[in-house]
Amino acid sequence: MPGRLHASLRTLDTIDERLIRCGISRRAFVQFCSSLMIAAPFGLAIADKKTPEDVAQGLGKVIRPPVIWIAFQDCTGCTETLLRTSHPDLGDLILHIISLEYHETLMAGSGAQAEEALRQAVDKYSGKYVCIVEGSIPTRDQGVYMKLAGRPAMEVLADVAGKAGAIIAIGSCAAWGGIPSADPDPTGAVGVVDLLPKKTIVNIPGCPPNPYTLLGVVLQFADSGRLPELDEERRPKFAYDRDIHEHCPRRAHFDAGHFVKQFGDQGHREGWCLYEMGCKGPDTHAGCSTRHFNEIPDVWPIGIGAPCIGCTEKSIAFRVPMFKVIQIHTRAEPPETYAPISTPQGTISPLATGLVGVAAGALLGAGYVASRRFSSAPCDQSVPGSTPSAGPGTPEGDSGTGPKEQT
Ligand code: FSX
Ligand code: SF4
Ligand code: F3S
Repeated sequence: MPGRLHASLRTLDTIDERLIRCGISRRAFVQFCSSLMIAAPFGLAIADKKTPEDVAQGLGKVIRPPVIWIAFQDCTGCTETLLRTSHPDLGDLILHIISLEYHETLMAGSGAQAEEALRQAVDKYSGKYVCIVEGSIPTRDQGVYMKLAGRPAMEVLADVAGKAGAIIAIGSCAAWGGIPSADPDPTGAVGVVDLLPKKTIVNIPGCPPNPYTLLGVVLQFADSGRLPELDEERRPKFAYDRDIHEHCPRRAHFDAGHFVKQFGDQGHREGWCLYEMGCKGPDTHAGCSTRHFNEIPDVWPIGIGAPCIGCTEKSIAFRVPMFKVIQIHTRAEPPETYAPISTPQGTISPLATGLVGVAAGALLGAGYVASRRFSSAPCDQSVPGSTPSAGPGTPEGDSGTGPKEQT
């Protein structure tokens, strides 16, 4: 952190010192930095460098941030997403980058020992630690539905988060109540911001969210003492600045009117758009379509053939039924950067094809082949949620013509 270092932080080593001392390879750290750059293409100062090596250079000098992680009504999925990476050494690396002072699921101690560890960490790093809250907080009947060491969750939150330097609500449960707050909401589950409205809180919703978003915020705070820019829902803009639909790999199928009608049908096997299966991608802000989970390509809901349930959106997740088809509110125009998946047949001018050369010819050929393949499968002519006289900004529902004029 900038300026004179607080006495409590002087006992902590820098990330570089820690990694060297523990024999963690530089390669693993640089790989982590490159994932951070992908997760935060802009808007996150620590990742705003030319190369992953540059990011590693800067981050290496940062004092490992003390983190106190408290958990309430949750499924621990948010912790799992942080540690269950496809490379075992990455989970390990993360625990070297931050100084995790308390986490009841991960720590060896329990009972009175764990309580003592929490008290010591809060006292030692008071005003300097990052408090990460996982899970919703029950408020009904004086919060009797969850107690930790005899104290209602509400009291633990006020105490531990109240003394933190920064508060991060990880997951949709901590951000606004999530699953426990779904109707009929027996415990009166709320998010951190509902109980600490005057505090600066970063919401990282998602069920679960992408771990790099969390690490980006924590490391940025450790580096500069500042938090990244937030949107009106207090979500970091660098991770929630776009909607799923905008960058979805199935988007070309949406534009062409190719919709899955039933799980397992031909369209589903071909990777068509899941809009009619209730996909909430058009109304959901998150980076899943470009920042997959577990470092494995295509590991995200739509990537494995399931519709997005809008898990990052307070007004959608656990409020709107999973398979309910939503109205399209946003103007949906085919992005110009997409190659057409169905070229209007019989309209390719030989002259034009010749002019754009061999490469473009190959592309059009691929589009033609694709269109032949799609045309052999049944396609629906209408899109629920759009009017029959769909104008610009709505999917045409016409599999034969594909996106509007692409010349
Ligand atoms: Fe909620 Fe997170 Fe969903 Fe689970 O902790 S955001 S239920 S993934 O684990 O709290
Ligand atoms: Fe992707 Fe869903 Fe949009 Fe279809 S509706 S393009 S599956 S985000
Ligand atoms: Fe959630 Fe939708 Fe991403 S369900 S994980 S926001 S694709």
